[in-house]
Amino acid sequence: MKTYLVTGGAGFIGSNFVIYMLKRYKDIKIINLDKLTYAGNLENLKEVENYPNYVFIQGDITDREVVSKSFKDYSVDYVVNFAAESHVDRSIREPEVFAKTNVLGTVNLLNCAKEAWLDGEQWKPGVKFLHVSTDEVYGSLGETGYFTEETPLDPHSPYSASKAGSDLMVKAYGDTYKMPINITRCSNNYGPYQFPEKLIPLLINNCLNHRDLPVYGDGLNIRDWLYVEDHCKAIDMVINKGLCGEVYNVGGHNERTNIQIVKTVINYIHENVDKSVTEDLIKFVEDRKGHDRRYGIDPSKIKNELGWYPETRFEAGIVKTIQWYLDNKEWLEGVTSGEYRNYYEKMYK
Ligand code: NAD
Ligand code: TDX
Repeated sequence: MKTYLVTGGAGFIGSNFVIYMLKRYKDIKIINLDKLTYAGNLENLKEVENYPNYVFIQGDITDREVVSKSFKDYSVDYVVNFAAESHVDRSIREPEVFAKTNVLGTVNLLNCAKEAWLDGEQWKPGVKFLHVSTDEVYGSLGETGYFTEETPLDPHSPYSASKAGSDLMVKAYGDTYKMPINITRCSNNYGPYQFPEKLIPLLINNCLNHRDLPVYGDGLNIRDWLYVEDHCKAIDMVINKGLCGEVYNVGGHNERTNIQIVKTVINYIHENVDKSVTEDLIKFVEDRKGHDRRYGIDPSKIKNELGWYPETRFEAGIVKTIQWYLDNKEWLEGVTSGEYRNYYEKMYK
């Protein structure tokens, strides 16, 4: 039985990963360590919370005592590090917490893993530290070309700089101490449980509430969208089959301009939910500072070496996602009360 220490497993991708893994494998144990910031939500984990092979610990990855105790209490084989401050716009307003959680938190995790796993020169057999990163560390593309694993890091926002910093610390533990590590760099995810500060759930929530749909700049920035379950499948494959020390890019060649995304969401809601939701709701607003123009992942390495491929086409994934938010209005109402209102007010007014 392998034991996974999943950090940030109450956030969007982390909770999808915990559910995906517990449903897929009966012979694993998952310890979910999450601080429960505004982005963490135990409601996401309702369907697995009573599983005997699942444990939740509320704790901060920067807290040495908590992390070290988690390694002592459980015989951890794999760390999967999702825990992070993840929203670019927040990082532009408050960069410090991004440096603290994303860089120092990752270093603390690496230290505690090393303490638990390294005996003299010998690493505990079969262990691995998988760090979940992002294509944003590569910077921005022009009209052509893709990010490969060899693309130099060139982050622009405080968020992507902090992710690049954490990636390099993970690489350093691999290079210096020979810690068995992997880094995955994925493109934009969408799907259930995504916090409505991010583009797609923000659009859905605003359509349902007849609120303006804020589009930054000219709306022609491009993102490469991947359904969250396909990202979870990639992480599972990298843990179990990835060569130690390697970086794997994850993406499904699904590039869209932001305005295309906005129109897709409007059209679906107009046709299926509410005829009064139309393109009149679109509102072009001031551009994001340092807004990266285009992201596009070349996923050849993970496809050729590990046999990964995305299963959900965007046309199906976006319908499943919108439908999930329609079926889970209580969840949406829960996360958009309180802190979210203050955030929205400051950000968009
Ligand atoms: P999220 O913001 O939805 O969730 C982050 C989770 O981390 C939350 O549950 C939060 O409570 C927890 N957390 C924050 N600070 C913590 C701390 N100090 N200690 C412990 N837990 C803490 O983020 P997400 O979108 O699920 O992203 C997860 C990871 O995947 C991040 O590392 C992000 O950089 C990476 N990533 C995200 C995307 C995307 O499109 N969302 C794409 C590629 C990579
Ligand atoms: O209100 C908005 N209007 C708008 O035009 C918002 C919230 C976003 N946008 C634009 C900015 C981006 O070009 O939409 C695009 C997507 O924005 P986000 O959802 O904030 O995602 P992005 O900045 O691309 O970063 C995401 O993908 C990579 C995640 O938040 C990161 O955690 C991940 O690493």
